[in-house]
Amino acid sequence: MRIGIVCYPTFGGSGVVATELGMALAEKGHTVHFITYDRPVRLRERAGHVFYHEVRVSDYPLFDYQPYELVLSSKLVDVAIYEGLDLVHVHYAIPHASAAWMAQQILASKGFHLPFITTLHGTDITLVGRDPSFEPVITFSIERSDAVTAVSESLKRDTYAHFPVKREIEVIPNFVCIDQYPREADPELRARYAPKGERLLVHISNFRPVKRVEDVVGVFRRVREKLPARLLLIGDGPERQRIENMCRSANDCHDILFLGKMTEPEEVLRVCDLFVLTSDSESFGLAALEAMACRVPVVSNNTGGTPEVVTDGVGGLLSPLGDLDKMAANAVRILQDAGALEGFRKGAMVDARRFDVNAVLPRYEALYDRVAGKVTV
Ligand code: GMT
Repeated sequence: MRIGIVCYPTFGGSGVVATELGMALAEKGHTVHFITYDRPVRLRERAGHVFYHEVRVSDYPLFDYQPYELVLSSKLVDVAIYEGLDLVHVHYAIPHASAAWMAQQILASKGFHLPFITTLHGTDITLVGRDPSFEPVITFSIERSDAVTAVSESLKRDTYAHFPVKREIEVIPNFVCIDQYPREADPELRARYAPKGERLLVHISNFRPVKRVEDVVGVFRRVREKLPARLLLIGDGPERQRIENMCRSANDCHDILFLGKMTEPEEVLRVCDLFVLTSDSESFGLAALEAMACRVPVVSNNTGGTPEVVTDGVGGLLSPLGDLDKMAANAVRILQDAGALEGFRKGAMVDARRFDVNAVLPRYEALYDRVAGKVTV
C-alpha cells in the first residue's frame, strides 16, 4: 500500500510514534511518504520504501502568520496524485486533520479519492484542542475523517467528553519495537552517571508545565534522603531553565544531570533503575513505555492513560497526582534492594511486551485495508 503520513517532526511522542509507524510499515513492504515541515527526528534511511516531502511555507511579508495548513493541503494534493497514495494517516488533530479534509475535497474535484485517518494523541484533545478557538474545526475534522483512532481508552473518553462527536473512535495504542532496544546496559556509561554505584532515576519530557518536572525533582530529593541516588533529566522545553536554576540555587546540580534533547535515549535509559513521570495527565505516556522496554520500571500518577500502560504493581507503582511522599515511598520500595528491583524490571518487560510493534502494527494495517476499501466489514 502507498501511505502518506503527516506528523510533527519534533521530539514529541506523536511524531515519534508516527515516524516509527512509518518505518515499521516500510519494513513490511509498504511505501511510506512522510509529509511534514522538517525531517522527522527519528526517521532513519530506508531507501526505496520511505520518502520525505518537505512542506515549505514562503515568508511573504504580508503574512504575520504563515498559512502552513494551506501549504500542507496543497502538498498532500500533489503527493496523493503523483505518488498514487492509497490513503493518508495524520497524527495529532491540529492542524493536520482539517488540512487532510481540505486536500480530500480538492482531490475529489479532480476525480481522485483520498481517504484519511486521524490519530488523536492527547494534548490535541485534552489541552490545546479544548481551546474554544479550535473546537469547531476539531469537531468537524474528527467527524469527517474516514477513521479516527485514539492512543488510549482514556483519550477516547476525553474526546467524547469534550467534543460533541458521535462517530466511532477505535483505540489503537502506541507501540515500541522491543527488538531494536539494547539488550545489555553499557557498564561504562552507567559508571559515568553513577560513579559511586548510586541508583539512577530518569525522566524524559518536553519540559512543558503539564509534565510537572518540579515534582520529579521533589520525588528525587525525597528518595535521596533514603538511599544514594542521582537523577538524569532528558529533553528540553520552556520549564528547563527554571528547573535548572532551582537545582543550582539548592546546590543540587552534582546529583541532577540535565542531558538535553536526545534522538536515541535508549542507551541512557538502559543504564537507569527507575523512570519518574509526574504529569498532570498523559493520554498514554510513550516515554514510560520506552523506559519499560529498556527494563526500567516506572513510578507515576494514576491519571489519564498511564494505568493502561503501566500496570500498578507490575511495570511500576502508581499513586494519586501530586502526592510526592507516596511517589517517593513507591520509588524506594522498587529501589530498596536488588531483589525488588529485579522483580519490577521483569514486570516492566511484561508490560512493555503488550505494546510490541508486532502486536500493534497489524491493527493499523487492518484499519488501512478497511479505509482503503480493500476489506469490507
Ligand atoms: O506531551 C505533549 O504535549 C506532546 C504530545 C505529542 O504530540 O507528542 O504527547 C501526547 O502524545 C503522545 C504520543 O501518543 C503520548 O504518549 C503523550 O502521553 C501525549 N501527551 C499528553 O497527553 C500530555
